[in-house]
Amino acid sequence: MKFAHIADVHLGREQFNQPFRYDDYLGVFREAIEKAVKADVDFILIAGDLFHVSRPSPRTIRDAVEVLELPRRKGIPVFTIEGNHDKTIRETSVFDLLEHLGLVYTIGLKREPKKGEFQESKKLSENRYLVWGKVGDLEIHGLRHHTRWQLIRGDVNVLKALFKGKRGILMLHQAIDYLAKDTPYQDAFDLRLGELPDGFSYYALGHIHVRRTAEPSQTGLSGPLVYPGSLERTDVREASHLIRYSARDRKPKVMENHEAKGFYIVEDFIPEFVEVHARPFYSVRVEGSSKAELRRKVEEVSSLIPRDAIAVITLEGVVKGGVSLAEFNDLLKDSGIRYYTFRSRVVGEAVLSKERLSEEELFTEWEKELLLHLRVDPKEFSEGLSEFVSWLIERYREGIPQKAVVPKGTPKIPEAKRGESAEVVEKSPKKAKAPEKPPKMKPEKEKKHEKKPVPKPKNPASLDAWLRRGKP
Ligand SMILES: [Mn+2]
Repeated sequence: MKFAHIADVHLGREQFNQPFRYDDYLGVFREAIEKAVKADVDFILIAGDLFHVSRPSPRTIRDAVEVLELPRRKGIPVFTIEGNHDKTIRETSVFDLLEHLGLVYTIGLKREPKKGEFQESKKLSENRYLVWGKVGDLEIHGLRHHTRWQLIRGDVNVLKALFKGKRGILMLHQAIDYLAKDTPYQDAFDLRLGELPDGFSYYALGHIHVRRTAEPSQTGLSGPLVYPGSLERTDVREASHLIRYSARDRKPKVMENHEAKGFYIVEDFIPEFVEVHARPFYSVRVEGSSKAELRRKVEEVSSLIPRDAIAVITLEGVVKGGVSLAEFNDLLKDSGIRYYTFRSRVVGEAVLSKERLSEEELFTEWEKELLLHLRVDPKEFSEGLSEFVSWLIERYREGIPQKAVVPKGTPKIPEAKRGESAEVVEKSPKKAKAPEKPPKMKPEKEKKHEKKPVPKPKNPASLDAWLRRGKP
């Protein structure tokens, strides 16, 4: 039995608002699928975030259909789950469309039973079925992305309850603490290692964008935990190369970051990494104590960056009077570098950026996780409010990530003191604001209960209760 395990494709993403990045993300997806088909796999897993958004454009859907037709023509089934980026609270999603076209099989909780050559299901409650994939005797279980407070509800571990006694493969799109170290999810993990259901021969994971694996001998689980990482370089932290000035000879050095991008081909549950050709991505850091020094060094490093690369150049240092990023754009204008952008951590006075920051750059992982929790169906949110509040309180008791608060980008408005030291980080208004949220919400809930003559049970502490409410 041989299969391919792909995750975090983010099809449709135009990173840095650059149309050529759309083609890059599509190109590595096509490459991965072609390589899987060529390796004659029995099936393909896509462990969440096939799409960058839950409502992809017609063009993105067309391109996905075109690529997914390659395995279908060979009779190779593709099993998917929805990730945090492409899940939807709507009745019908793009995955229903792909499934209808016979291009993918989505697994997890469904409103309707499924039965076919590659699918099986079991009724759990009224209008709720657990659907899994099957290839020969092998079962492929999984669940779309859920937030931690949806999965771990008081004494109920929804995953352990749903998949009790199941065998085969488990596909999830969640950050597991054990493998989240030194990733953006270190402090924003969804599950602890011990919260995973045991008994599976392979844990096909998605969500963490860097490649990570753990053997059963390390985890005590019955099979390996595997994150293939994203197919493209989605963040400067996934850079292929670093350019840094060495302290010794004050010359810039190019270092390979050894962060290959790709996916796994798994035979007898032993994963073998297969690389895809993601675009070179350079993370450059230039320090200086004057604008002239920074400009000289930018010119110096530009000759080390290949023309087809993306470069994120971070300016650092203390410069009297500050610098404006616009003052650097003329330097690389004729360099031919495919795309470059400057970021500033220069301390002085006003630092202006022409860049429009995306949500991804503006918020820390912890803040994004919080937003994700708030972005559910209002009905589901209000019903799960007490769990949400206890989750939040638990998170604050554990201590909110310190590191994640360091601002990455440059704000649009001038801000003199940013990035000076850890003290500034401590004072970050974003961090200070968050704890106010639960108290603000609580009164709303109490009001609601006053109006209702028969309040619902506060903590539905059973799997049945969990299945009856909200959407799968
Ligand atoms: Mn992702």
